[in-house]
Order: sequence, then C-alpha cells, then structure tokens
Amino acid sequence: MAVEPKEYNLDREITWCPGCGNFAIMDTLKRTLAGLGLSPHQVLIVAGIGQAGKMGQHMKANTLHVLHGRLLPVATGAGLVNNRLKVLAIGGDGDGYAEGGNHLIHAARRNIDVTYMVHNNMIYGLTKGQASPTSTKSIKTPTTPQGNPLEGLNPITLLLGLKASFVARSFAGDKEQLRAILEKAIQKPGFAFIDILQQCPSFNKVNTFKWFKERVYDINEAGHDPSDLKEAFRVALEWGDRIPTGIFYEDPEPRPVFREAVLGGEDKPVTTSEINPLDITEIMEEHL
Ligand SMILES: Cc1ncc(C[n+]2csc(CCOP(=O)(O)OP(=O)(O)O)c2C)c(N)n1
Ligand SMILES: [Mg+2]
Repeated sequence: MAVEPKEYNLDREITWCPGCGNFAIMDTLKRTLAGLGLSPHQVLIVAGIGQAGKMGQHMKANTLHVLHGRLLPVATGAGLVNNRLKVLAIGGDGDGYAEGGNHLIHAARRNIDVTYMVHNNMIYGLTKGQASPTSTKSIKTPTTPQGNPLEGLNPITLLLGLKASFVARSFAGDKEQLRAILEKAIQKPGFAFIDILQQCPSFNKVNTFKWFKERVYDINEAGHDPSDLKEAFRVALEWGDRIPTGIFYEDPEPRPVFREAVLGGEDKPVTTSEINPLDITEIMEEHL
C-alpha cells in the first residue's frame, strides 16, 4: 500500500520561526520517505540539539533526541543492533561540525549505514546567532562582535578527503533537487552525507534565502560525474559568487558497511539473535 507523506505528521506545535528553511526540508523529507514506500515505524531519526534537531520532535517516526553533537555515535549503535530500521541522523552545522566534528570523521571512515543530513544555516540558530564553524568570514555575531576573523569550514572537501561513500550538498530552496538527492542517499547502503544550505531569517542576515538562491547551481546538470573524486575536489573548492550543489561523490563500487565489519554481515537485528555468552571463566581464574 502506498505511504502518504501525512503519515509522518504530528499534531504538535511547530516552534520554528516563520520563513525558516527547516519547513521545506521537513516537507521534502516526508515526501521522500513516503515516496520510497517507507512507513514511520520503519524509520529512526536520531536528532542533535538545535533548531535542526527539532525535526525529530516534529515528525512521527521512531526518534531519539540526543546530546549536542552526539547523534552519530547513537545512530551507529542503533543501526548495529537493528538493521531493519532506516537510520537518519539530522542536526545543524554547529552540532555536526563543531561539537560533533570528531564523530563525523569516524562515521565516514567506518561507513556506518546512516543518512546524515546537516541543516547548514551557517549559524547557531537555537542559541540565538553565535558564529558556527561554517559562518562566513567577517560576519558580526554575539561571539564575533568585531566580525568573524575565521574562514568558514568547507564540509564538502572535508568529507571528500575522508572518501565518504556519498557526499552531496543541496539547498532548502530547491525541493526538487533535495528530494532527488535524499532519495539516492537513503537508498544507498553506507554513510550518505548531505550538507543542506538553509536560510535562518532570524539570526543570519548575511546568508539569506536570496543570497543562496542567487548563487547555487547544480553540478550534475552542469556535467559533473560523481564517480570522479579528483574532479569532485576541484568543484567543491568553489564558494562565493557561485555555490556548487548536487552529488559531488558517490562510491562507484559498493563497499562494506560498518555492521558487516563488526557482525560479519549477519542480516538480522541483534535482538533476534540467540544469546551465546562467552565463557570467560578461564580468563577470570588467570587473574585471581
Ligand atoms: C554540550 C552542549 N554544548 C552546547 C550546548 C548549547 N547549544 C545548543 S544548540 C547549539 C548550537 C545550535 O546550532 P546548530 O547546531 O547549527 O543548529 P541550529 O539551531 O542552527 O539548527 C548550542 C551551542 C548544548 N545544548 N549542549
Ligand atoms: Mg545552525
């Protein structure tokens, strides 16, 4: 039976500001999941702390709202014990690139079977506008009153450097592209990373919807081949008057996901496995 996007609706007050990019991202995610025939009970959303992390509170699915920056370790564990769930990790640029930066590196390296959506509004939204790792140089914020002295981090080149199995960027203002990318990412076994540029009308007055809209272009439409890692790096270095979006890199050949490395490819949830405890008596006696 076809799944309807409204099955993901929750009858609960939504606390995002009017004009927030999160509305378009959530709407697109619901349509994508329903379009793939996934029902809410088949999906787990592990959400970080921040406005982006509220996706987990505003959607009907299995959801875990975890500590700031710690969504990837939790998603790793959840996917290991129950591989029947489609695991999505959703958080902001502060959550993922600052506090959670270390986890991001190892999630990509391990190739955990998770789709990771970073809502990149280039600011700390929830805590009212402090600079994040992706904030533009010179932007004035409560933590950079003289202007941000640092260049923003480029998450795409970072993930390409880690040779993550799927590396993409989209924009909350292009629902069609976002849906096409999410569809591929969610179906892809292994770590699928999507940086989603997003306006924050309340706290980022520099990188506005209009600012993004005037700059983004689709690299795949422009002929970029996602199997070409070297070319992906070249394209990903662009940022300024033109901002590349689309799929930068996708493994040409599937590679083992973390679960296979840890559990030897056992194709069932751990909870359904027989309990077979190791006998550690000998080791214990040795140390008595
Ligand atoms: C361990 C910890 N450190 C800091 C905070 C405070 N804090 C909450 S959300 C947040 C950043 C939010 O920014 P981002 O992840 O970009 O999400 P957004 O609100 O912009 O969607 C911070 C620093 C916290 N809750 N917990
Ligand atoms: Mg943010």
